[in-house]
Amino acid sequence: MVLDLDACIHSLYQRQLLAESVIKEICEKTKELLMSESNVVHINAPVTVVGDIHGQFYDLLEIFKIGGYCPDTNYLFLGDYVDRGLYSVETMSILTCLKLRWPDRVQLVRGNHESRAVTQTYGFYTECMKKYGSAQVWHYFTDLFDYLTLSVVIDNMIFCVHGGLSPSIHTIDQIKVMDRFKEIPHEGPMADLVWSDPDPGREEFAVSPRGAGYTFGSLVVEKFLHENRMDHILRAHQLCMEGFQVLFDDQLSTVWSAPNYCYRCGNLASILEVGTEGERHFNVFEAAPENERPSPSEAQRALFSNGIPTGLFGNSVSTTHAVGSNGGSGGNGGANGLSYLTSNNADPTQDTIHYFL
Ligand SMILES: [Mn+2]
Repeated sequence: MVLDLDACIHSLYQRQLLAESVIKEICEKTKELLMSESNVVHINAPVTVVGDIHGQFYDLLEIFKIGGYCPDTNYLFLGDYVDRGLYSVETMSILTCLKLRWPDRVQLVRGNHESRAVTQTYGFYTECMKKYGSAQVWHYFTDLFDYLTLSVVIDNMIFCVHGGLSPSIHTIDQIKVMDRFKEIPHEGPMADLVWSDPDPGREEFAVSPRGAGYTFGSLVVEKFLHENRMDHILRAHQLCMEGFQVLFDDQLSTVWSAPNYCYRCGNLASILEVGTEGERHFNVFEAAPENERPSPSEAQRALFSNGIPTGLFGNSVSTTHAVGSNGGSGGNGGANGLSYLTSNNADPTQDTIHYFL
């Protein structure tokens, strides 16, 4: 069988799932491609930078509508493609196909959710089981995650990463020599790049409330930029109610691309357009229009086609109050493996790693 990538991409735009055998082949080919990429991929503007998507497939389609389709627009995705939302499989499938089809126009950076451990708690594993009836597709994608690059530099000026900086990384050259082809460790430089957050109230590194990575302050950012002759750090990883946040005297930006996160946070989202002169423009958008995203009952059917009890999800999708009245505060959302859809096991605005440390 010859792989017809254009046909795959076309089906995925219609939200049609690919066959398991096709996903296997696409993941194998993409691994080969990613194997030759550096831990620090150098690209040129213009490029449109996308932050966390978290399985919100209809909002990803909205991003292409707003930002342009591949390959007319160059894209840099900053990770956290899966978990939390209802369509992690579709999201990961289309991004993988786009990368394979236009490797130089699509860059995929690894986020902290591109991990076997995290996806078993926050939804991707469960979704693969429901949609394919086995864990095979989850294995194909999580094996692929080990090959994703850790960072991108735009025009030798903008350092891009999912989370942030690490106390054990002073230079970008140090990132280049790391062994990234593995599950994200619990600690160390690789964990820090995907887990860390800026803290505008500090100057140095501090322990992170997430239980992984660090928080880093203004002096850390200044030193890193100076030492590496960069102008700006661009990252994702944190929910921004306005869709983006610029910190440290315009030296660092957060871009967040999941509007109305978890279908209930009420936040805006953005994509960041970087121009050829290094100019940065945040294109802010709302959740996909009502008629172009699933109703709660459709979403329910998508995920629970095997007749699994749906009461918890049916309530939690619309209001946070329903979670409390249905599940109480004790966190019984985990009983049917669907705790990632509720607020029971963690604050959706800040994922933590405590549960497996
Ligand atoms: Mn993240």
